[in-house]
Amino acid sequence: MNSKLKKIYGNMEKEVDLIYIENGSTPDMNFFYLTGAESGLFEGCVALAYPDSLELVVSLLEEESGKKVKKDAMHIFKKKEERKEILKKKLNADRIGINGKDLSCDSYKKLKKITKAEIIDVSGALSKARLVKEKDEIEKIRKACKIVSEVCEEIKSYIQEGIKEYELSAELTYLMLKKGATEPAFTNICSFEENAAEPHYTAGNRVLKKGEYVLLDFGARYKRYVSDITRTFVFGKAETKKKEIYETVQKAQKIGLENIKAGEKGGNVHNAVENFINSTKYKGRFTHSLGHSIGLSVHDGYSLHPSFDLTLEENMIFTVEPGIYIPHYGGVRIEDDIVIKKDKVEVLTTAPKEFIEL
Ligand SMILES: [Mn+2]
Repeated sequence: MNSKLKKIYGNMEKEVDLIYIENGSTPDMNFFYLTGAESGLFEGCVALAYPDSLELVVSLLEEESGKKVKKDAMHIFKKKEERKEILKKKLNADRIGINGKDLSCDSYKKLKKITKAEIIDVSGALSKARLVKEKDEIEKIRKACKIVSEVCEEIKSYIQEGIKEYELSAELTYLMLKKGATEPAFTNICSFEENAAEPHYTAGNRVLKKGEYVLLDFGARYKRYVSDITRTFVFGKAETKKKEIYETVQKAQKIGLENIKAGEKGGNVHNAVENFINSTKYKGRFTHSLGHSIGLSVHDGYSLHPSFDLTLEENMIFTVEPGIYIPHYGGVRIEDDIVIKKDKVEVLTTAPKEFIEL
C-alpha cells in the first residue's frame, strides 16, 4: 500500500472520503509528493487521494508525464468542460479534504460549485506527513546536498578581487546545473562584507575587496527535492574580529548539531543555541530561527523555533543554521542539512566549515 497515503490519513483529525489536491497556477508540492512525478508541470491537474488509492485528473498536455507516475487511475481531459465533468463525478462524496494553505480562493469557489461535500482543510496532515521522509526522498535530498557541497569547494577559485556579487552568484548557479541540479532551489544569497549582515540579501553589484566576508547561501533542486547550505569565507587575511565572530557561530552550530535528535523538542534545540550566543558579546545578534525542515520546498512547513513544540523524529530533515549579524559590519552564517537517525544525526552537507581565509 502507498505509505504516503497511510501517513497522511493517519495524521487526519477528521475523517474524509478523499483529498482533493489541485496543482493550480501556483504549484502545490503536495501534488508532487503524492505522485512522485519527477517530470512535467501538471498545471491545472488534480490528484485525488483516497485512503488506499491515488487517481489523477490530467490534461492531454501532461499525459506522457502522467504515464510515468505510479497511480491507480488516470483521467485525461482535453477541455476545461471535460475536466469539470470528471471532477463532478469524482467529487460526489460527503467529506473532501483540501490543502487550505495553497488552494486559491478562486479554486475553492469553483470547487464549492461542483460538489455538495463538506470541505475540510487537511493541510496539517499533509505537512506532517511530508516532515518524516521516506527512503527515496532522503536519497534525492542526499544528492541535492552532494551537489552543493561540491560547489562550495569549486566556487573558491572564483572568489577573486574585483568580482561582483551577482557574478559570483551566476557561477554558483552554473556549477550546480553542471552537477545535475534541475535549478537553484531558491535565489542564491551571495553577499560581501556589510551586506552579509542582511540574512536574506539579494546579490547586487558590490565588488569584493581584500579582508572581506563572503557569505554564500544557496541550494540545489534535484528531482524536485532541495538542499540548502551556507558557508562564509574571508577573502584574504581576516582581522581578529572576523575570526572571532566566525568561531562563535561555529561553536553555536556545534551545539545545535549536538542537541538535535529524536525525542527532543525542536524549540529546545533553538534555545540551546540562542542561549549560547546570548552568553557571548554577540548577544541579540542571532535574529532568526535555528533551522527549518526541507523537502519538496525549501521552507517545508516547520522551523526550529522556540514555539515549535513538536517532538523530533527519525527521518526528519532540517537545516541547522545559526548566524551572527552586525549591521554595517558583516555577518556569518554556517548552515548544514541533517537527517535525524535513531540515535544520531547524519550531516548531509559535507563541505568543510573550518575558518577559511581565501
Ligand atoms: Mn536555510
